Amino acid sequence: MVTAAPKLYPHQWSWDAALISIGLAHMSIPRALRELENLFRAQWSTGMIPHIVFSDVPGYFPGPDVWSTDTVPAKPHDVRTSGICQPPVHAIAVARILDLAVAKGGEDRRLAEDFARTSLDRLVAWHQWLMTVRDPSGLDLVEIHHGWESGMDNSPRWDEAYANVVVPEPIPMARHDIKVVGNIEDRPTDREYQRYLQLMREMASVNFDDAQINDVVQFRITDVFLTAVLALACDETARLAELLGREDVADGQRALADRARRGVLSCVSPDTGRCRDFDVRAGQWVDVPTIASWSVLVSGGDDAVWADHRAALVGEHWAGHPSLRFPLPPTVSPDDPGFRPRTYWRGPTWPFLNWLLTWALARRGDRALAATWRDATLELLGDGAFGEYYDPQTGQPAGSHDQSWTAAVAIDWIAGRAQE
Ligand code: 2M8
Repeated sequence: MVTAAPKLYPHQWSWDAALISIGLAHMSIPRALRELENLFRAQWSTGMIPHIVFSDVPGYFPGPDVWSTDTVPAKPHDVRTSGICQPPVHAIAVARILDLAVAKGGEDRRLAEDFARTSLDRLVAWHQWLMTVRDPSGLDLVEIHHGWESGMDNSPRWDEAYANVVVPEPIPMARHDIKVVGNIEDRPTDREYQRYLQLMREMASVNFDDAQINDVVQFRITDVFLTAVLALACDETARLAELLGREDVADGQRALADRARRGVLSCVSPDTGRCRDFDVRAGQWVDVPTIASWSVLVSGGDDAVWADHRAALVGEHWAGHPSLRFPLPPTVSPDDPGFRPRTYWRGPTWPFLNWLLTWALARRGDRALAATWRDATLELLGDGAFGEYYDPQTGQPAGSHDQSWTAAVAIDWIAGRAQE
């Protein structure tokens, strides 16, 4: 596997791996497929693709022993994984790799088509799990049980829900991240980690059994951005299925995509126009302005709302904010009192996320904005540090360096630009 980052994250992360495989595909289609295969073979029998597939390398906390998933019946017995998921970008990767392989032709094309064929059922099971097991209230929205499932770990979106998580007794911690990342401000606090660990304990207390988790976990909130990504992933799976002559699968995925899109649109606040998340335990909407507020830019589904979200994200409070070094979307607006330019999901701009946004824009035909954000991110990456994220005001890298998905999206963008 390509680890998410050599020092900070010495394992395979689910959504990182998908983007990494796209970068690898430009050098070797078989290598790209092997990367995805390593993740897919860790898929649980429920359909869930776990958020981490562990290597044998020590030096990450919480590692596999802390996760305590070894006896979970749904997990393949020969791999060690975490017990939660991450946003479903995988179909996007399979489709992108297939497109690249078709252009290359020959053996690459044959291998990628075989892989896509065998991946279809996996992707269907994964998307189905998200839209059934993870939508117990029938809201057409995917519910998450841990901020890590969103991939936007300590985003202010989750502050309120985390504030309600009670940690009855201090949980022992041996954090490595703050030793690896020089600047402690870049990472979540110990208090946040205590809650992260508490939720893991709660899920482990029922051996990660989906039927019981809803009753024991203190964090249940729908994730509008993840649902928006799911809409695109279902679209791409439908496209793959058509290419491979599986109309039955294509119809089902189109229907799921429509549901996810409806769900995303139902989150748009009539007052603020922003997408909200719904805190299932508290029974209330959470409308905190973050990059996820503009999720219709990703999902589509309503042209007027899409145009509003696009305008907001390029506007003066976001990517067009005068204090920014480059016109790129920050994760929290610099005008927000909680904006922290170096702190993880509370302000920095993330290259891989910009890739995802440009991919969604290009797919919709908005090539001009896609090219602007691509070129600006590539300029940001010109320092060669391949930062995990960047201070959007100074352009300085923060968090980990040599972050694999940052490098992968740079490769994909450079290759794409060369073909223009
Ligand atoms: C970050 O998350 C991990 C936990 O999953 C961590 O902080 O230890 C997030 O940015 C997540 O989105 C990302 O997939 C992961 C690896 O890059 O790091």
